[in-house]
Amino acid sequence: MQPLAEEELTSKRQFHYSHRSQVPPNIQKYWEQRHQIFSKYDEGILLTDNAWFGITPEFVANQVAQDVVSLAPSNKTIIIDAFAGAGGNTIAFALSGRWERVFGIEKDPDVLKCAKRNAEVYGVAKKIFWIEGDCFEVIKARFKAQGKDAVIFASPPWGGPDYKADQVFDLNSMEPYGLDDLYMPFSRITKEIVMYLPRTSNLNQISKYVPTGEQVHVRHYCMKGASKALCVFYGNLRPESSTERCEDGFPLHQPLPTTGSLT
Ligand code: MGP
Repeated sequence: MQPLAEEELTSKRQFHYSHRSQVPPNIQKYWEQRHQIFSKYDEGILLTDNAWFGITPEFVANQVAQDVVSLAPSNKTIIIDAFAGAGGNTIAFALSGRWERVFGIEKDPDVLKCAKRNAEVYGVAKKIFWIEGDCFEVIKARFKAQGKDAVIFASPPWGGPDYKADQVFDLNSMEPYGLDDLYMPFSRITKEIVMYLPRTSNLNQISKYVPTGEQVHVRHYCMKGASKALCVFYGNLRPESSTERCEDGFPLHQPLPTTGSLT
């Protein structure tokens, strides 16, 4: 891999901070966790300052990728990371080796440059098709015909770190895209959708898109004994044991049509 060009480090919005003194105060907390976020951080990982807030820590990204592998039906051969950001999840999907094609969509060209660079650091640059653009337009224009083969993964912006202010996070007020803005266009392409959402997300809002009598799998991802975030696995992305249906329209085992498990 080529060493980082000086110009790449100084004249653009992508940075590799190697000393705390270089790091803006509002991201110092995240920089302290840099090796949890990317274990290969020191090998030249690049991030924009805004990308630090939404990146999935590597351990979690790998666990999510493994879960998608184990839950996805075998006819699904494509995974589309709709909000690729600096590449954490896309890289984990590529590393899983399960997918014929891995797509990472990112609309910010500077962030996309980081993602490409970071994929190089992890040795999966050639396994990912990167697309610069708005994910809703890209998915509609390029993936309509391939929807039956695809799983869409979405780790959208949550409106910044303030999501923690609410005890139960209102997914309809998520900025800039509420749950409806995400689910509706994606579900026109495929029902197999995974969303990475705040750990306090309102489960009733999540279950709105679950057909009567069916269940949706919701999994929390924990580090050091605390949930970092949850994933919702829509469509036919369910563990074998939770595919039972009931006759009267209510789930068999739980008052809400959700299952939760702590990983
Ligand atoms: P956090 O809540 O900002 O940090 O992010 P922390 O240290 O876990 O919380 P604290 O309570 O200990 O202070 C937790 C995780 O949420 C991060 O690791 C990211 O994976 C994820 N995350 C946070 N934000 C603000 C976003 C976001 O906007 N979008 C997405 N997709 N993920 C986010």
